[in-house]
Amino acid sequence: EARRCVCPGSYDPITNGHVDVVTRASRLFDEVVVAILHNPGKQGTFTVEERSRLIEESLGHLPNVRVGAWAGTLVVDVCREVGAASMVKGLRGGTDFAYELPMAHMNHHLTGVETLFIAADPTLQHVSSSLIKEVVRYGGDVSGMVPDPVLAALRERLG
Ligand code: COD
Repeated sequence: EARRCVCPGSYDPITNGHVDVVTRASRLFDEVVVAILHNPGKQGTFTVEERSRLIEESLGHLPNVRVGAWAGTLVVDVCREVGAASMVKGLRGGTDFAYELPMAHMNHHLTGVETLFIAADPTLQHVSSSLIKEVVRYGGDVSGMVPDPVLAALRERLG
């Protein structure tokens, strides 16, 4: 049976930090499911369809990566639905760790799913979707921090 993992996130939008984590996960698993989890009550910068298209354009060269979207769902239920025993997340530093550790424990308690952490590329440690959007909104240059299709989409939406 195929070994599968889930890379959950908001991906509003995908950044090169996400691309790095998913790429590294794709070398460890037969299949990676990039799961867009969105809050149906919260309007993002990009629609789920736009986020999904940007992920496909950024990761389409990896044959064992696919994208899906879920609304109002626990990440453990996504893992169960797709048949993944683990999820993979990126750790940028202590703040991520403090946020992620109780979620990892809770998720393990709920269904036994494991959370695996990949140490973020140090050159991308400061990259987050929210900071990227703020920089673009005020006219800053984020090339090299997001995939090219995302750069174009950000400039059109916020720039
Ligand atoms: N380098 C490496 N990793 C990075 C980088 C970077 N530069 N930037 C982001 N990441 C990692 C993050 O650490 C995270 O692991 C992942 O990429 C996704 O990041 P975001 O910002 O797109 O997504 P978040 O943090 O908003 O996503 C949160 C979840 C969707 C995972 C979370 O809210 C969730 O699980 N929601 C569903 C409800 C649920 O199950 N809650 C948990 C109950 S315990």
